[in-house]
Amino acid sequence: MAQPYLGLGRILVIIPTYNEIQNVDMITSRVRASVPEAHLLIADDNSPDGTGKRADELAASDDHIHVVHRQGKEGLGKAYLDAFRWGLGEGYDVLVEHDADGSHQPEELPKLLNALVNADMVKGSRWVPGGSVVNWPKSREFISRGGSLWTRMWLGIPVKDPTGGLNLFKAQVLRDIIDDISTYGYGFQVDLTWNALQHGYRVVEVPIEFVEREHGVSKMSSDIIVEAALQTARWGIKHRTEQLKQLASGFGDQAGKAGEKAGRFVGAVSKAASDTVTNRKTKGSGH
Ligand SMILES: Nc1nc2c(ncn2[C@@H]2O[C@H](COP(=O)(O)OP(=O)(O)O)[C@@H](O)[C@H]2O)c(=O)[nH]1
Ligand SMILES: [Mg+2]
Repeated sequence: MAQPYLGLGRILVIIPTYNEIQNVDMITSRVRASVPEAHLLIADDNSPDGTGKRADELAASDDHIHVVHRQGKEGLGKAYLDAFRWGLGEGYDVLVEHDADGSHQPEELPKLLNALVNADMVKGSRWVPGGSVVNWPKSREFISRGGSLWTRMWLGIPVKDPTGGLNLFKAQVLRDIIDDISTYGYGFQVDLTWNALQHGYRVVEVPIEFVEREHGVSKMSSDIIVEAALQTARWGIKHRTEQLKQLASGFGDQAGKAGEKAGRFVGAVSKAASDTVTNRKTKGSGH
């Protein structure tokens, strides 16, 4: 049976890389096998280990593989933004964020793409029922769960895994939000999710199994965590202040409406009373 996602149009799976020479062949072949219709864009930050050169070789032998070479390491957010702009410029209908190291499993892409048929953005989620992490150090799980809690507390969004990096977008969502994205480390994922929700788009979480990388090293750093935490708190303060303002003006409106109602009631009572009085008077005067 044909997969429902085939109706979504042209798909681009974006893979940011920095020193992923041990993973680049593995990830490209798995994506190609699992979603053969999709194109792949490797966004490499001039990796010293030669990942970009290897990506060029892969692209030379497969017309579904493309490469964007960036000047140097600027964080995955900037690499993704360049890749999104490239993909939108080339007219892709669906753009997918996907890590290179095997933590995101390409075999889960058909399920996620099918969920996008009835959504605007789909997030692969570790923290919804059915989602899981494999071989992740407890410290990383603590940071991820803590980050989710922090984000939900500030922004009040119903998303369980806002920092998750396996995200799928209909092109229109990115066209609308791309100029508002201002975070480039891991807060980038929250930034995208928050902006999509703020624009009224339907964001759906789908459970995934997240597997810790076997080769190469993580580029996660304490700077990245701090940037994400502070930026989320800044959005949160703005958001909560606006909520308070609305609440206050709501109270004002409610009070105004209550006052109006009370005024109408008092008016009606006094009219009824004066009618009664008038009637009485009339009646009285009749006697
Ligand atoms: N182009 C580019 N890719 C990056 C950068 N930082 C991380 N990545 C890629 O983003 C993905 C996730 O990064 P990773 O280090 O595995 O983060 P972790 O899974 O949170 O430990 C991998 O494919 C990395 O190669 C960067 O500065 N530039
Ligand atoms: Mg990783």
